[in-house]
Amino acid sequence: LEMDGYLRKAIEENELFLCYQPIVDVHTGAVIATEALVRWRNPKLGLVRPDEFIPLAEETGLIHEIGRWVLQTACRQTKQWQRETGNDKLAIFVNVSAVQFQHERFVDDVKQALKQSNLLPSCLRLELTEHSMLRHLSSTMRTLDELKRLGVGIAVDDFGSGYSSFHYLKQLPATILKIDRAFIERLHTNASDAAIVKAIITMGRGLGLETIAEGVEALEQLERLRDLQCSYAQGYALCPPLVAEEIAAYMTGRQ
Ligand code: G
Ligand code: G
Ligand code: G
Ligand code: MN
Ligand code: NA
Repeated sequence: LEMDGYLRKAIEENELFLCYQPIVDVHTGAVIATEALVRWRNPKLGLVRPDEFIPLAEETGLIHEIGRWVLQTACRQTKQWQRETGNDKLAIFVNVSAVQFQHERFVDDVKQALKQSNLLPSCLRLELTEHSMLRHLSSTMRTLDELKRLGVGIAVDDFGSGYSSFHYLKQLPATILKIDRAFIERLHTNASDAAIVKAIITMGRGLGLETIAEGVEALEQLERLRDLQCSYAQGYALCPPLVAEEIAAYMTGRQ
């Protein structure tokens, strides 16, 4: 079989699983959310990275079924953590690809995942890159508006890495900016990167958007983010992506 043949069977064979990476309040250290990151382990192919199989899933149309599975699994898991920890505000960030987002059934898939899991819409945040939001702008805006009306959060993933102008940012019904890790990498050593991160945080506050720093690998970066009044951070310095059982232990360890 070719890789797409294996991918076709991945869901029914239970080969997909999710890792979750905590998103932490920079000031208190509390876990406010996790980001779901899909993984595929196949007996013949081994562990295949999403960078490899998501593009294939988009080409073959399998992304819709995979995306539906990710949404359902992530929402259900988050509801379970809410019950276990008593934190009913714990949120889940789910990555959505442009192809998946364009599908006419996408909003119904979101509604169904929320209904099945009994998770509040305000606890679900969908991540799209600037690039995927700006593709087919008018239909994207309609879908984003519909999701926003439902109460679902919209995060711009890898913010700062694309080509979108402030003109578009102003129009997008986004609620969260995730600052691309390229700017965080040298935040503590490079004055230009620090200035850009500071500007994004200030602009976010002015627009009423939450900001999350991605790819925080060093404690010095975390300290700079505190100085800059960034609210939330994510990265190896805090916690790597982990399987659900490990996340439960991480969260209880922090309470
Ligand atoms: O976690 P990792 O470095 O392996 O993720 C690699 C890329 O795959 C990232 O760009 C991430 O956004 C993407 N990705 C991870 N999980 C999902 C998912 O469930 N759906 C989509 N569309 N992309 C995902
Ligand atoms: O495109 P997106 O931002 O969704 O991708 C998230 C990717 O970043 C995942 O593959 C995740 O494993 C990875 N990641 C998470 N924390 C860090 C980090 O601190 N440093 C780096 N380099 N990658 C990270
Ligand atoms: O080394 P340190 O204690 O700062 O790392 C914090 C956590 O992040 C540890 O669990 C470590 O294993 C993890 N981590 C560090 N670098 C990486 C990496 O490149 N990939 C992943 N997945 N985890 C990492
Ligand atoms: Mn992401
Ligand atoms: Na990102």
